[in-house]
Parts: sequence; C-alpha cells; structure tokens
Amino acid sequence: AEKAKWPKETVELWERLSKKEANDVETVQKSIVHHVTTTLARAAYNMDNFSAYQAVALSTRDRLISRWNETQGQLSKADPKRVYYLSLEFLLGRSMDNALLNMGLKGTYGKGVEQLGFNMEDVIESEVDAALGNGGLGRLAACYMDSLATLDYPAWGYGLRYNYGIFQQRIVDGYQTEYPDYWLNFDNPWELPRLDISIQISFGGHVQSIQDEYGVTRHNWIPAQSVQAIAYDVPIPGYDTENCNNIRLWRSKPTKTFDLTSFNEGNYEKSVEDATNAEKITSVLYPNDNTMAGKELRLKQQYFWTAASLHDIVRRFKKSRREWSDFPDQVAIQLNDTHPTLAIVELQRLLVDEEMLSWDDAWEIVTKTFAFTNHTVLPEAMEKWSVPMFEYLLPRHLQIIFDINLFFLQKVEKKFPNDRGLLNRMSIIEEAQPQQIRMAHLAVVGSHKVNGVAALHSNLIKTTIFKDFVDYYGEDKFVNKTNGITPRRWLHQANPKLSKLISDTLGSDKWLKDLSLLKKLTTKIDNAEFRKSWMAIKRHNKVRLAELIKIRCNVEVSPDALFDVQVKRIHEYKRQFMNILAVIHRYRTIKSMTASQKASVQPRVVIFGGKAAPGYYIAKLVIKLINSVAAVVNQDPAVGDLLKVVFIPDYNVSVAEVIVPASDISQHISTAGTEASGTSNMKFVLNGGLIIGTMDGANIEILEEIGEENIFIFGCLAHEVEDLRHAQRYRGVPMDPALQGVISAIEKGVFEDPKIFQPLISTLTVGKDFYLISADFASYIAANQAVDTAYKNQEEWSKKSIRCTANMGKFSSDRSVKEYADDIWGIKSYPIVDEGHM
Ligand code: B1H
Repeated sequence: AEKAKWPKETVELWERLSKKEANDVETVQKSIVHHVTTTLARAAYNMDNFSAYQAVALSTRDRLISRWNETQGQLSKADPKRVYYLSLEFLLGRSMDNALLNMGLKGTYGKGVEQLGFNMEDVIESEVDAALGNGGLGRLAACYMDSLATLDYPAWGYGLRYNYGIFQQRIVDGYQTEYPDYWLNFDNPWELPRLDISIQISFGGHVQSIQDEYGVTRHNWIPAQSVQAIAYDVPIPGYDTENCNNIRLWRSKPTKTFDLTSFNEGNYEKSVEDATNAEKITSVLYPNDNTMAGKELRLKQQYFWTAASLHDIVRRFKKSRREWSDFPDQVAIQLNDTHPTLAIVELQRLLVDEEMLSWDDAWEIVTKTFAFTNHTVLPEAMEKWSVPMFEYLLPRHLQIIFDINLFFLQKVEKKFPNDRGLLNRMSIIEEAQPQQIRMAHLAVVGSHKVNGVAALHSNLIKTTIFKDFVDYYGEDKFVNKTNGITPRRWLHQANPKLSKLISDTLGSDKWLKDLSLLKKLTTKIDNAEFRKSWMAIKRHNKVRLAELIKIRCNVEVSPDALFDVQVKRIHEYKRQFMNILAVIHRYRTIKSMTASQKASVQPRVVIFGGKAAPGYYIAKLVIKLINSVAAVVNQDPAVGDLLKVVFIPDYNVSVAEVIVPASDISQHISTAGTEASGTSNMKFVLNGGLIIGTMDGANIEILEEIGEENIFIFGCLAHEVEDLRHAQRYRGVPMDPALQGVISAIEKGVFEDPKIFQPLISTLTVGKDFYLISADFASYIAANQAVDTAYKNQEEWSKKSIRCTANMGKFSSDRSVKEYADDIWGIKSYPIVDEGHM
C-alpha cells in the first residue's frame, strides 16, 4: 500500500500508533515482561539471569531498531555522501550495556530490572561477546563505528557474519588449547536478518572475449559456481544522539537455482556437498593476528565479502539516478588493511565489463573512491596471493590486475626511465615461483590516500615498504591518522565510578563527546581529597580484578600490590617473552635477599593475558613458560606476596573491560618500529594507569601528550634497530649478563623440564635475537625498578595518574574519525531530526 493513496483516517491511524515509546520505568518494564511472556514464552517463576538478559536485550533492540529505521529513512531521502568502512573484523564485544548507555536509558532499564528482581550487572554479564576479530585491528573498527555514529556521520560498516569468532582459549597443563566460539548458539538479538537482501556471488570458470559492434574487445566472465550473500544488519547507536548507523555482515548460503540443477541431474550427493561448501565461506574467522594465512578459503571470504558489499553500494548509488562520474562524490570506501583490496578490482570490473565505461573513466572513479589504511610493516603480515590459485578462483579479476599493473608500470617507466630494479620493486606482481600478487601495492595504486595508524608508523611506511611509491606519487598521498579509542566504552562503561567522579568534578558529562575537556582535571591535582577519591576508585577496580583472578586462575592476589599488566595477542614482536624473563630475574633477586632487604621490596602482581595463533609454536611456548613460572613463584613461601604471576585465560573485550580500569602499570614493550600503533596503551592511560614502554607506535604520541615524567620509557629507538641486528649477527655481541643468569636458571630446570623451553631459548642465541631482547634487557630492568620506586610514593603516583587521564584528549576515536572525514572521505555529519516516530 502506498501512503499517498490511503484515506486520511488510515494515515492518521498509522501516525498515532507509530509514536515512539516513552522513557519511563514502567514502559520499559512492560516491554521486558512482554518479551518474557511472548518472545521467550516464559514466566516469572522460570527465569534465570540469562533469560532476563534475553528479554532486556530484546526490549533494547526494539528501541535500537526504531532509531535505525528513522536514521536510514532520513538518510535515504537526503542522500548525502557516505563512507563505507570495509573490515574483515569488527570486535564489538557485548552490546547491551553499550546500547543502553549510548541511548541514555541505562538508569531507567537498571531501575526497571532491579524492581523485577534481577541484578543489572549479572544480567549484563550474561551476554556473550561478539568476537569477530583478532585484536587491535578489529577493535579499532568497532571504536570507529561508535565514533561515526556519535558524530552523526553517514557511515556503514561492511564485514562478514562468521559462525565462529576468535577461538576460546583454555589453559590445560600450562598450554593453550583452542575451542570453538559458539557465539550464535543462543540466538543473537543484536542483528536483523535481512533475508530479502540476497546477492549472488560467483567464482571460478573462464573469461570470454568478444568484439562488440564498435570493434571494442569486451570481456565476459563465465563463472563456474555461485553462492548467495545474505545481509545481517547490526545497529550501532551513537552516544547522546538519535543517530543509529549500520554494520552489514554477510552470510554465505547455497544458491537455490544451483541446488536445483544438481538435484535435477540426479546428483544428490554433489548438491549437498556444494551446499556445504557454500556455507563454509563465512564459517570461521581466521585467527592470525599480524600474519598472513594464504589459504584458498580466506581468498574466497575476501572476494565474497567485497563483491557483496560493492554490489550493495552500487545498487544504493543507482537509486539516485546520478552520472557514474558522481560516484566518488557520493561514496567513500575505506579499506581496513589489504584484506578488502579486491574491492578495487571488483569495482573496475563492474564499471568496465557490466556498465561499459571506458577503462580510463572507470579507473578515475575507482581511485577517487578508495582509500587504504596500512596497519603493519611486519613482512609475515604482508598479503600475497599466488597467481595460479587466484586465477582458478577469479580469472577475470586476474586479467584486470595484470592490466592495472601494466598501465601503472608504463607510467612509472615514463617518470623514471630505464630502471628495471624499480619496476621490479613496484610491480603488483612479484616474480617468484609461482608469481605472487602483492595486495599492498594494489591497494596503494588503487587508492587516493594511504595512511598509517600512528605518527612513527606513518613515517616508517614512507621510508620502507612504500618508499618507491612516495617517490612516484609524491608525499601528499601518504598521510597519518593516529588511532583512537572510544571513551564511551573504555571509560564511561568500563569504569563507571571514575566516569562519575570526572563528571561530578567537571560539572557535566560533556567530556564524553569532547575528550579534550579532561584537561580541566589538572586543576584538581593538588587537591588531596580529590586524589584520595581517585585512588579509592582504582583500588575498587583492583578488588574487582582480584575477584576475576581468583575465579579464573585460582590465585589470591592482594589489591594492595602493584598491578602490572600485559594483555594483548601473543607475538614475538610484542615481547611477552622479555616480560616473563624479567619476572624470573625479579624472582631470583627476591630469593637472594635477606629478610630485611625483602622488607623494602615493592609487592607486585604480574598479570598476563592474550591468545596465540593456533599455529604459532613459539608464541604458544611463551604461554607455557608464563604458566610454568607462575606455578613455581606463586607457591614459593620465600616470596609470598612480594611477587605473584597469573595468566588470565581467554582474554577478550569483556575481560579487558575489567582489567583496563584496574592496572597501575601496563606493558607496551614491542621492539621499536614493530607495533604500528597499539590501542590498549591509550585505554590504560585514559583510566589513570601508567605505562612502561618503548619508543614505538602511539607510545611516542602518548609521551608527547602526558609528559615524560608520567611514563616509563626504555630501550633502543626504531632507527637503531637495523644496526643492532647487524652488530649482533656479524660482530657477535655477548648476551646481557642478567639475561644470561635468567636463561641459566631455566636451563637448570627451575621451571619444569628445561627441554620444553629449548626452542624458545634458541630464539635468543647470539646472532638470532631478532626482537632485541638482550639489547633492551638492562634498560628494561632499570625501567621496572623506576616503576617500583615511583609507586612507593603514593601521593606522587596519584598525581601522575590524574595527569595521565587529563592529557588523553587526543586519543579519542572521535578525533581520529573527524580527521578521516575531513582529510580523506570528504563527508559531513548529518544529524537526524527526532520526529517522535517509532
Ligand atoms: C594490526 C593486523 C592484522 N596490524 C593481519 N595488522 C590480520 C594483520 O587476519 N589477518 O590476516 C589481522 C590483523 N593487526 C594491528 O592494528 C597493529 O598490530 C596494532 O599496532 C594497531 O594498533 C592495530 C590497529 O591499527
């Protein structure tokens, strides 16, 4: 039915009945009870925390959906330029608490739920994490979606709806074991299945070349198989705004027509097999942080996702009936790392093969549309696809890549004639056996802007992996966009007591949308009463973490000890190994002390957490070593409470929300030049936790903001790394003597059978210590001692802690996202008008 054709009464009836729900406690309770009795088919007497969660979630979701509808309706009409954020990972964590806080309904729902006989915190904690990401890159995408919605930017995320997110980690006999993440087992209220939005995605086959009536050669891809992409929409509400953005996640399903042909041919088994293969595409998230897997299924995921997303974007654009040349004025596409680089090729294919544009017109549209974020310089993370595998799956796309490369190299040759070496280095195709497609080169060539994620990293990529491209394109194409984090989740939600103290002190909660306002906290530093409240909150958070440690590790830790945290993916470049080696050094030092010497030792709890990629043998051995050291240290009466070591299993977003507010000091100790940015460093400092770190990634900018008196910096600098490695390899630099002592202790069997750890120790043997643990060890130990000394002066420490929080304004993801919008995407915010509709 069309509204225009309806009688006046019908229109009025609809208007009256679609008024927004009121925000009072009773309305909220009615909606919760309604969902209990109808959607869940339960009654008050057979409910537990989880069913309470389900009902509250469904009620929250109703309100999210009406905001989502209103936003998307108004944006469809206005049709402003939008940004599409393509990310293979969205590490969202839990949604309910965040949605209620962002919509300003936490208080009302809290009251309503308590009156109904449930504890709101228990209800919130019944939700399972949406863990569709590995680590920093995926969580960054989630923070950016929060900021885009909060700042009223017209933005959509596009990703995959994995049946299994990042694996669950359990520790068995000190070793990591992996278990599947059945996150969809109990239904997911935070998604809207759009079964009507289905797109056919094809693979394989061959290319037919034909001359059209003008004598132009046209290429026709005749695929061999196809699957369908079904849309699932995840509403993302902004904070303190009506605006509600969308993340569209694609799920693979067998195509109906394809099934039928197989069935009709009487090949039942084959048709079932094909159906299973189709479902497989979006079955599992690849669990490799900062490494490339190179599996055929991963390439299928990437094409499936980029093709479905582009089809959707193009369909939306076509509704506006504009010229193709207007496409870049309506659409900005951000590539989150090289994972979605195929979108560049797919758009070129659509424009040339299907829309019949000329190659050059199409390529101009493509390069004006895309921009590319690089997140790493580690060689093992650089995406490359073997040409034969690629050709088998995507024959037409391979031709297009070869053409893009040919035209590109012709231009390079024109600008820098007779330099074969240069052409070889810049080529999108690496001449190996077999040939490899360098996705980073393709992403640079197909984008109008390339950015790194922290100042040091953005400079580094200009002098290393993309140096030739800077010489060719000029400096302006390469920019920095320092990462940020959302203060809504990482302070307001994770640390409600500190959030309240800050709002009470500043006289409003405006700082949640303008984080630079935190600076005003500086005026309170000399107020002893304020410092006391500040430290009391830290202690409260430490008690909460101690409870979690008791439950997960069965270790009692004292909240009066210094809490020292390193939580992040386990990777050699992040040097958890160096941390545990220094812990062994600390243990040995304490063991050698007299009772009176021990009296002056600062008690410390060293807290580790993080997942290792299932195939990363050395990283898994680091976890085993941490657990072996913990087992010995924690039961040694000679040490007692002076040192405790714990490994918290299954670190994820929700665990981070407990750990981050509770740290006194956290460790960000990557070899200089290896950690592109890091984002947990920002989260800890924002919550008044000091950090110890190297001059790497965003640590450098944090230092600039908070001042060198408030951060513990050690270790070699990025520009020294190359020489140090060279010296070690060719001049045989001896191992640091303290480190030598630690290694001997492990080899003597102080921590279980030393044979277990031999492969780990081998990574350090002279000439091999690639991550420079030995070179940095002495300064690392010294920095840790400086931490102990500083912590003993609690008054001074509390001042440092306040200064940390007060100076973190720069690291709000609102700042990052604004910079992207202004400098790269060219989009403006479009606030939604509240028309009182449901
Ligand atoms: C980061 C990755 C990454 N950089 C490949 N690169 C992946 C690479 O599944 N894969 O194939 C997954 C992840 N992740 C991180 O990005 C950086 O190491 C951090 O330093 C940075 O803070 C974060 C966000 O920019």
